Amino acid sequence: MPIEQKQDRIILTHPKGSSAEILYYGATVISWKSVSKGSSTEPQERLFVSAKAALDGSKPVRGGIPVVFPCFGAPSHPEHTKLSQHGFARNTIWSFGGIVLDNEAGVSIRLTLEPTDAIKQVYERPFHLAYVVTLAEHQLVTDLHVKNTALSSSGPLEFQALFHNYIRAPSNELFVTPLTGVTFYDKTEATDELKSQPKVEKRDKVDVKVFTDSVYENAPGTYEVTWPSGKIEVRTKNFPNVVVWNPQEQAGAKIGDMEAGGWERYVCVEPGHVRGFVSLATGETWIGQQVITVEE
Ligand code: TA6
Repeated sequence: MPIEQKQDRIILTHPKGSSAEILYYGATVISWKSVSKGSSTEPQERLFVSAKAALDGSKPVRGGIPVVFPCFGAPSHPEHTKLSQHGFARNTIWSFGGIVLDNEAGVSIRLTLEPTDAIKQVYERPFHLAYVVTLAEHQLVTDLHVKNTALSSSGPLEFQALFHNYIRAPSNELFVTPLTGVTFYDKTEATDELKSQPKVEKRDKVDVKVFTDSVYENAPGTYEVTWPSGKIEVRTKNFPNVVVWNPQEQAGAKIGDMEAGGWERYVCVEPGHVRGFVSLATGETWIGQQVITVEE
């Protein structure tokens, strides 16, 4: 199964027509094309990337699947004070770490990241990240492996991690389920969700017809995004939270690299560990995974 390495990206293709493109910059999946199950249509693009997104490494990609590590949102950990929003993983060039799998079922590659000189200027902890992207006929799987490589007992590595999925879908016609009864923090009311009061989701189906920026706690782990002509499932492991975000025009029009009306064409459903921190002992490895399936 072809794996094409270009100067700035890797392109994976599947014999049944699906494909994925991953920039070394930020290990950002910037394209995932797949056919729906039971359909003979041409593969369709399943991710949203703004036409105004920078793909040259000058800034984090506005779309696709940015990898968020070691902090989500504005840094809140004492070791993260010099970090920018969403951390450094999404705006650092990763290395190709080899082919994990290549057979008729799918193709899987690994990207790796260790502290660069630029990272060391803002972050003191040793770590090793491996990001494995697997393309199958109707699925895209991403898993992040975080290893605490500190030699001495310098205390646990404390971090947050999230996959910032921009799922291509008509934002005014879609629903995200099942979130009924789940506690969430509304960032549209308080930029620092740590200070906002928790709410309980009362809706049977969550829409994003208005500016939405919700951080769900103790989330179920498997989510469906449905709209009249499509359905995507996101199944996760080791991510107790999920963020649902769409800025709509109210906030989207202020985002410099957001194409005009871009907010009408996606929803961000972002599995993560973002409330509190993962605490990883010396020598231990943490793995967070998502399996995204095109159901319809
Ligand atoms: O995941 C939702 C969120 O935290 C929103 O608050 C919004 O800031 C979004 O991420 C995009 O962040 P970015 O730094 O990529 O502009």
